[in-house]
Amino acid sequence: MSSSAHPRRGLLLLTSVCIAGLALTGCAGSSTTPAAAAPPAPASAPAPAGVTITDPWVKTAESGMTAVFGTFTTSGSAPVTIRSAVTSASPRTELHEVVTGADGAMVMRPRADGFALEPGTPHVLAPGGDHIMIMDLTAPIRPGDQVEVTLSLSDGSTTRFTALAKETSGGEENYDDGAGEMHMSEGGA
Ligand SMILES: [Cu+2]
Repeated sequence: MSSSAHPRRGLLLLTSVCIAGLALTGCAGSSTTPAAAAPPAPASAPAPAGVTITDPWVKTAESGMTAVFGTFTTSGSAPVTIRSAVTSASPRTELHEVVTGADGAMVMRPRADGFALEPGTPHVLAPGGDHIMIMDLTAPIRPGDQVEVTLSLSDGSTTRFTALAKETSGGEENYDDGAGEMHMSEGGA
């Protein structure tokens, strides 16, 4: 909340708040607000631009958190922004980006302004980069499982898709190192 002169410190603070939220299943921003899941239905909006999703997948996980990836392209002629996401795997889903901290470590954090999609430019969500973060999994996600994802777009429309669960080889990224820190260790790329 307070503006910090140290960006990295701000990051750490932010992630530790997140972790506390995970542990207690109820941090400041946590969701007992039922309204979030019900996007407004545009009755007579012009044909929604919509978003085309190519090869959507979700990383398998036994518990805790995981993420949805894929290639997202607006099918309209104007830019559109993915504002939020809701999934069938948990009541708590966030849009995350990955940034490099002062110490060179990769840290993920919520992206408040969402994912902006420019016509003709696919926006790739991939391990080590932007992703749709699913927190507080309500059940394990195993290979072949399907997770329903609904995106709320800046034009008021929603786009729904199904992400197929895939296992990825270890070492690509770490969302939770189990020591109270959320940072990512990059294997390659
Ligand atoms: Cu994340």
